Amino acid sequence: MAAAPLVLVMMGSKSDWEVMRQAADVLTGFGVSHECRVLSAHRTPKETAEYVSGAEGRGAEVIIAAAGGAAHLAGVCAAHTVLPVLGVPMESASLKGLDSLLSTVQMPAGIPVGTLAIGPAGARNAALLAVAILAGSRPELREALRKFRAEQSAKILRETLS
Ligand code: RP5
Repeated sequence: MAAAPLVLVMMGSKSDWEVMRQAADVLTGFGVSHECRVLSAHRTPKETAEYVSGAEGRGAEVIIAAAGGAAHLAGVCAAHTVLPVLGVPMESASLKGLDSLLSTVQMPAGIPVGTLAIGPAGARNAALLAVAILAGSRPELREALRKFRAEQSAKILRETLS
């Protein structure tokens, strides 16, 4: 397989893409190379395991995994790699994502998943956290994160209420 981008953005279904494209947009904004793929822990188990097992060898450094319902994708990914795995619980129709949150966050000790918020906030924050992880050895990314925070603060402080 070809060399991988730094961040792999995985999701259990194409129906997750509307939310997860926000993670991709954040990574694009920081100039971080990434690859987005639909792979499911239960619908494509073999391909999921193969993709994640090969990620480190291809040069990837962080995996973001989003899923809804019985959302075991992030945990399954984490079982197949020592790369940091960030889990994003998708909002679900029946339980509003509480099922996804618990399925992603409640990992038994030994195989960690860094779990973010349900839905769009989680998608964006997963990307920001991935940038922060990469920034540990990339001063230019750390500087870009500082600039992002400063701009975010300035935008809030400019707001007026009418
Ligand atoms: C999960 O099931 C996916 O991550 C998605 O959030 C949820 C529903 O998938 P679809 O039935 O919309 O394909 O595997």
